[in-house]
Amino acid sequence: MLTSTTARLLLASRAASASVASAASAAMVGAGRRSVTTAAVAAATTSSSALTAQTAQSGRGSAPLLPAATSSRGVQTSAKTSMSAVEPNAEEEKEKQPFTELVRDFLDPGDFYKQVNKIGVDFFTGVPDSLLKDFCAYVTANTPSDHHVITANEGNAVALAAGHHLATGKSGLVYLQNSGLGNIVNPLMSLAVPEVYSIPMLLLIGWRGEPGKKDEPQHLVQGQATPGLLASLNIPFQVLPDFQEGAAKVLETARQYMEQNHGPYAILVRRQTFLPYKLKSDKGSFPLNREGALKLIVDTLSARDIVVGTTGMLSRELFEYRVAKKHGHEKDFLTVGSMGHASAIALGIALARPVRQVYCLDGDGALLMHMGTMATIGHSGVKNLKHIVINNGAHDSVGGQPTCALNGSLSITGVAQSSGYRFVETASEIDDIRAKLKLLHEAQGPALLEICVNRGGRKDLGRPTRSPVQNKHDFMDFVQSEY
Ligand SMILES: Cc1ncc(C[n+]2csc(CCOP(=O)(O)OP(=O)(O)O)c2C)c(N)n1
Repeated sequence: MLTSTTARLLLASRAASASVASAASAAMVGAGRRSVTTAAVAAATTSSSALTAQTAQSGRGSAPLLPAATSSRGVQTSAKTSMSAVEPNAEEEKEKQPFTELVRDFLDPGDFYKQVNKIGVDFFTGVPDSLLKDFCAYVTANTPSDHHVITANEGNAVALAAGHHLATGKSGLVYLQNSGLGNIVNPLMSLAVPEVYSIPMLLLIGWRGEPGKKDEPQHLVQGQATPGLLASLNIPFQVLPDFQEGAAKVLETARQYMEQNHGPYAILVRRQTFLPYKLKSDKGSFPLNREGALKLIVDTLSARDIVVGTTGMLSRELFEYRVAKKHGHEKDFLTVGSMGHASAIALGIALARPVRQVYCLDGDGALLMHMGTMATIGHSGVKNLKHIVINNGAHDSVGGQPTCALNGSLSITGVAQSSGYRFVETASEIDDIRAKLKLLHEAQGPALLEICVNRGGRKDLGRPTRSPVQNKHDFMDFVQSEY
């Protein structure tokens, strides 16, 4: 049976959740662009904090929604009602039923897609995000390719949606993780906002690190700042409700705003808003996946080599492999956030420590995100930089949506060659990878090795147990040591 304390907690949690959406919404409906006040942000974040406080008080960590129940979409939530020693009578049986208001709701990605279409938005572009992965998968599977473009970075997506508007008069939908907010600030502020070219678009933003939710340090900082960032950009926003009628209202508000104010409107998406939708995709036919290739690489490194790992699963796999090999973690800088910048970090280190070999372990999605760095590296002529791109043709860490790097139009080795890298190779078979790693080690840089692999990784992958600052201190000692 649910205790009354638990029930009160759950009800309060729901009320707090609802007030996040309505606080933000009330601050802007009908009041136009100037209405995005810090007060609305404060209301939104305070509601979230209230939720955290209630949760903490109950001693139940960060999972405020508890009851066993089946939602209208047949999704079962987790907790069980407690057992009674005496035979249950009819009244007790009734009490064991979950309160209807405690039933967990989810949005069906297909229903939401149709609702978005209904407000006149049928063009989609963006960079995938783990919180949006089911919606992104639905878009990928159900949208013609001239109406859906996965871009190299989020700023490109804003610009693409602007181009779509210029050509059609319609608003596009730009999807992104809130980590990508930095990438969109320039094209939003100097292109899309009403004061410049006044281009409406719908921003669908995965809210990693939402206050009160457990997440990684880099996401917690961004999550806390997200409402304030949008407010200071003067972009109105609401939280996406997890039920259809609520979602319809938010979309209608967005439509009205875009129609009246001709500017971007944002919707924040919390963790577990959508029901699952899986992409049917071929994992590939290479002998290795990312983790298999990573192990081969680590096994060929020498004790003094410096490693910079890219954002996503790769750095987590690297951390775990170092544990398995009892290596310690000081050789590796884990670029946990800052997607696409691992190679520039490696370049900074390589220039400053010319006697050490610096390996950047990159992903194809991350490489694409800031591919201009390849031209900078090639031009620098830095001899000790070894750039390895593990190419699975996907944003595997956030749901496996495709990039254009494998079986597409892009040749990573071609770009490296024309950027001025002195050594450029590609490999996919195990023996060939080993041989090319040896050549890479001996080669004068800038050098690049592309390793083509299958999508997919372990489901039980852990997270680094050392904080970013601990990682930095260990790494700086290692990089600056003369041995
Ligand atoms: C600026 C920014 N946008 C989006 C993300 C979300 N994100 C984290 S990892 C990742 C995919 C990385 O793909 P890739 O480099 O190909 O590596 P893979 O996951 O396939 O190994 C994405 C999109 C992010 N962290 N930062």
